[in-house]
Amino acid sequence: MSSDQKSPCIEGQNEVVYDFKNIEAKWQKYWEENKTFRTDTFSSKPKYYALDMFPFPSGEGLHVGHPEGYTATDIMSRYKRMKGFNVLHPMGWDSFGLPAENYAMKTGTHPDLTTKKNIANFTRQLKSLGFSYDWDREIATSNVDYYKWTQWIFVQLYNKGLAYEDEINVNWCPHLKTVLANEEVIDGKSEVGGHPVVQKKMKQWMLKITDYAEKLLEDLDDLDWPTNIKEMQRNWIGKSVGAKITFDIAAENHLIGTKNQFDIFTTRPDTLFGATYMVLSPEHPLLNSICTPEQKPEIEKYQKICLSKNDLERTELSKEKTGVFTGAYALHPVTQKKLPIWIADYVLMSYGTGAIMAVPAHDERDFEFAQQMKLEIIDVIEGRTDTNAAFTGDGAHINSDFINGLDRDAASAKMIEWLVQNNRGEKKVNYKLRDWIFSRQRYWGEPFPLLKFEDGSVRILQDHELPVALPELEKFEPSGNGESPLYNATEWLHVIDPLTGKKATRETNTMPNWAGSCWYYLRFIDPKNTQNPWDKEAEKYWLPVDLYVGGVEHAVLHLLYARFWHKVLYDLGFVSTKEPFKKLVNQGLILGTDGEKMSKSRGNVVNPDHVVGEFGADSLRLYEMFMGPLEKVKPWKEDGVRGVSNFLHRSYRFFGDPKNIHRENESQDTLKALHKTIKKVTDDIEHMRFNTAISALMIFVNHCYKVKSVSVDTAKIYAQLISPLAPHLGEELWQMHGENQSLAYSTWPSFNEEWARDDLITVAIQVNGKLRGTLNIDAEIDSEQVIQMAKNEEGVTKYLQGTIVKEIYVPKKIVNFVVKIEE
Ligand code: ANZ
Repeated sequence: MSSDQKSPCIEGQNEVVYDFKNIEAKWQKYWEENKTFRTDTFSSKPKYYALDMFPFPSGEGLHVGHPEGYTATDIMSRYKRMKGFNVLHPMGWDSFGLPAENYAMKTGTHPDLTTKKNIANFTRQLKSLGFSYDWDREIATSNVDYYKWTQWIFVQLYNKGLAYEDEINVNWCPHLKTVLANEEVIDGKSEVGGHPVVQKKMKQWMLKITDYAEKLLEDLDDLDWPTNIKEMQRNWIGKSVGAKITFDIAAENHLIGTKNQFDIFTTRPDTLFGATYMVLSPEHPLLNSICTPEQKPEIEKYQKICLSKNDLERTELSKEKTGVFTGAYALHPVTQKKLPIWIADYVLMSYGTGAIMAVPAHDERDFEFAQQMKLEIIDVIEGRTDTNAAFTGDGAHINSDFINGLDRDAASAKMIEWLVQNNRGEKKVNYKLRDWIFSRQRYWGEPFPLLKFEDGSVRILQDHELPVALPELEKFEPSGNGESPLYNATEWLHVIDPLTGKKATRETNTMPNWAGSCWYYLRFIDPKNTQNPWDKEAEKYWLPVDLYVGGVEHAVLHLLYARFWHKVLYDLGFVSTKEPFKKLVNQGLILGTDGEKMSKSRGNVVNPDHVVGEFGADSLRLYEMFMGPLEKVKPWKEDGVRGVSNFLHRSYRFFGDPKNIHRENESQDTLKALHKTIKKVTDDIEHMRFNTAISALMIFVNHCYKVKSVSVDTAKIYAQLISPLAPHLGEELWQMHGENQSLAYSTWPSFNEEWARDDLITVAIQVNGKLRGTLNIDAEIDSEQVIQMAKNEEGVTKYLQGTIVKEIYVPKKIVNFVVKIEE
């Protein structure tokens, strides 16, 4: 492991120049040749698993947003190695799916070729940034050795009854020529590319994620994740507690041979006495039988219009309410009063039972509808003062027979009791989460591991029959009529089932790109295993992922899907933890210099290659961490890169110049500054506050210039402290001061609490010339903070009533306020 390469530091007469280009190339070569970051799958050391959301290898290459999160995990990985952890820090490619395929179509090249080319470019770029990945564990979801196991997991899902085919209304994107999952449709447009999405009935493979709704919700509580992401998942799962209530259809609308009743779902069973009409979704199966002949034409016309609208457009609160009367009536379960049955698009077939009881006095949408259609409004809760709006608050119930006087909770409980006793309904929990639409009419994805027979039956393949390799196709463009391109792979498509001898065809749809990313963190722990998707013992050691960093856009897509698969694997005994990702951090978006989101059309995209070329990888890394807190959105500033680059040059000029390094014991002054810095940097890295860790290092370098020389030990500790952030510089300084092995596994410096303690000073606080208090503070605190602390000081605040016309801090001595007292 020893390096005999000479340091490329250029020493002129008395000038030391930081030749970052050579230094960075030298260490990248060293790490690669020595496999410095190869991780042992098993170790007696404690483990730390730091994971990046792996990129899809686009044609554009990395943008500066990628290295932001990647630098953060790299800092943590490098730091944890030095703290004695066995660190797993892998990288791979999310290379199947729409983005890769769209790019291939745009360039007219086969996705297999473009994917390989793009991966090569991404690899070059990532390596140029000095990330400490174990490249021996690289994976790509479009490699057959990988997707064999994606197919294997599908087999497990199928055998557990969690995969089924269904003819349903799906989100069809005419532009992308494929079906999309609900999670992939944002405001009626495709998540990829923003193309319009329409509803279409198609036979699709579905995954029963709804079976896991409760577990997915419950286990969120224990995760160290940003609260907004947890909230987004909670809302997406959308648990509602209420009741199912059965309504009979009035005798005159009875049809022989049908069940003359229907169920509704409500979160407000307490308002049952306020129900004045019923609404069925326009797609409700009962409609055909109950709708009167006179109303039929109107109903059919309305149903057609609804088909063109998506759920979001239909349920928008502000939209004008529309609907049609069916001519039929239902009976109120308690009073037996006749309630007209309407259809309206604001009731969705996909939620609850596709039918509601309308309570216009206490529900906004019902209120608007009732006003529009001139339907009866009955108040059942005291408190509606505005006659032009629904009252949605709580209060004493009125006009409600046996629940009069009760509040919402008590009234609901009593009503549910009545419903159960009278066989009219029961308590019911509902989820907004829908099953996951899992087929895509596209070429570039995992084929399904199954055979379909002429009689419509399906045989899921056995382990030894995997993988089902994606056939090579010259023409891979989707047809646009809903048929997948694999339909053209005739030889591949038609087979004789070796097990039954029957004629069979393969499934022509492929899996969505989320399939591969659902479990890649598991493959990284054992990527070359040919017998199993991963080794069980290795899984026990490495899981869960300790730190996962990535973008917020995955909140209800990848992060929900991966949790779902993980939970299934847990229930089947294939993994040992209930959750895959213990801690999640979302890096904030990096905006262009104009403060806008970076985009090619705006021309404000910063290319990391250029930054590395001009300032070096360490400068790019350091700058991205210095821009502000990791989670915050922040604009790119050219000056900022120059600023941190100057700091690295300054560091090198000091610690790289033998004139500044002595061999004696370190001075008390420097020891104090050094230990304070170790303490601050350690604490900041532990809490991922990288920007303030960098500030602390800057302060320390200023100190060094002030005292003119430091000991070798101090220089080496500085090399270690900066190494997670600027690893090339760290290694270089470490080597210059006599070490012949990488510092990657050296012991992280510890600090002496006594020396690291802040020196406190006492500052006087005066208001209008009178002493009103004192502050005991750290001498280094900046003036703004001191003034704020002075303002908050007990005993001072009361003298500051009025307008503060002047506030001055004379450093380390006094804070002066001049206050104008108002008459
Ligand atoms: C009567 C009622 C009275 C309601 C009241 C609300 C307030 P969440 O919280 O979203 O679960 N609803 C039920 N099924 C529906 C469907 N398929 N399409 C559209 N709306 C539907 O909301 C549940 C409430 O949304 C239910 O409770 C029902 O209206 C409506 F003062 O029933 B409620």
